Amino acid sequence: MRIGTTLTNYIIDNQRHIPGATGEFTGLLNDIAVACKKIADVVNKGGLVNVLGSADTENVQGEQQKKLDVISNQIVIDALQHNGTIAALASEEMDSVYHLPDGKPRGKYLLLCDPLDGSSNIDVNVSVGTIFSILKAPEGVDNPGEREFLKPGTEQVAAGYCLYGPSTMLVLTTGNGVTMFTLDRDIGEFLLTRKNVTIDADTREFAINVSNQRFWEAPVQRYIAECQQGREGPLGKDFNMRWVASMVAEVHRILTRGGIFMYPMDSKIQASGKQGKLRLMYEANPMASIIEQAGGAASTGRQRILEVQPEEIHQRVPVILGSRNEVKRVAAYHA
Ligand code: P6P
Repeated sequence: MRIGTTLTNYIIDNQRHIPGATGEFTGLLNDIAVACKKIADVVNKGGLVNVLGSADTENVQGEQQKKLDVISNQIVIDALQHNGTIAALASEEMDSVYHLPDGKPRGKYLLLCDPLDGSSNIDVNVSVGTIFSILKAPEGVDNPGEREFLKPGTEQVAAGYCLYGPSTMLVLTTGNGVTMFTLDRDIGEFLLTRKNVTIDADTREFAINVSNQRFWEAPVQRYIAECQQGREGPLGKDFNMRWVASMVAEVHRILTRGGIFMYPMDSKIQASGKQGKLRLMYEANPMASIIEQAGGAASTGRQRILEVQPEEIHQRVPVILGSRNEVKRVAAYHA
């Protein structure tokens, strides 16, 4: 019986079509997969190995770090800093860009990641995930700084996530569609389980944290009200609602059965001086890339997320993504 297509097979096969491919990109994706397998293992063990609860530290966002946030960040560093595939690393869990130790070989890529997104769900055993985004590193720069990372999402060469759910799934785009792999723990390999993933242009399912309703801007108030009016309202169909409070889980659901996910700008966020809740560089951009590669759309409400010109590595952005026609409608209401 054939074992199936491993992630490694898939990446190497892909590499054959890239002129001048040196195997470095393959090595990078492989290192990311190793980090995700290691994180999957420690997340899965949870309370058995005393990794739940808070780390008594704060990240640059001023948010309480969970032990697993810090552990996952270190796993990414350990998996990526030795093999000469990246030139530097940026992470939600680190204030500034991580420079490789002296003597470590530098590679052609920059990696941005949220090592463990949705960590507020860890202690209650709800799905969490790792999100990653890959940019080309500038030529001849030994220690790229923040400025070299500040590229719009359209410049990503790859993006993906690993969802630690009932099964552990790695979802990847390198610019030619979206491919899904499921971890076979018996052999420790990600095996290809879905390719050329596409999202329905329409949906009957929205995801938003309704407890923020009183803070929403008018276009969002209007759209959600119309969803709640169901078939009697202007949208002419009944909607369902989901809110997992874990972006990776929401995006995976949308890739699987359509939907619209919204974390829009609101007056509470504005009062805090931020530009949104979710981070542009290592949450919104990679997820927007995956959603667009699957035929969906991803907007701030006022522009395409992938075209936002970053000014700061940890900057935030409003996020409205998923089924193309729904996102277009919400963007039209903003206009
Ligand atoms: P709220 C998780 O902390 C996260 O960054 C996203 O994964 C998730 O969609 C959102 O925040 C949840 O936010 O305000 O509902 O807790």
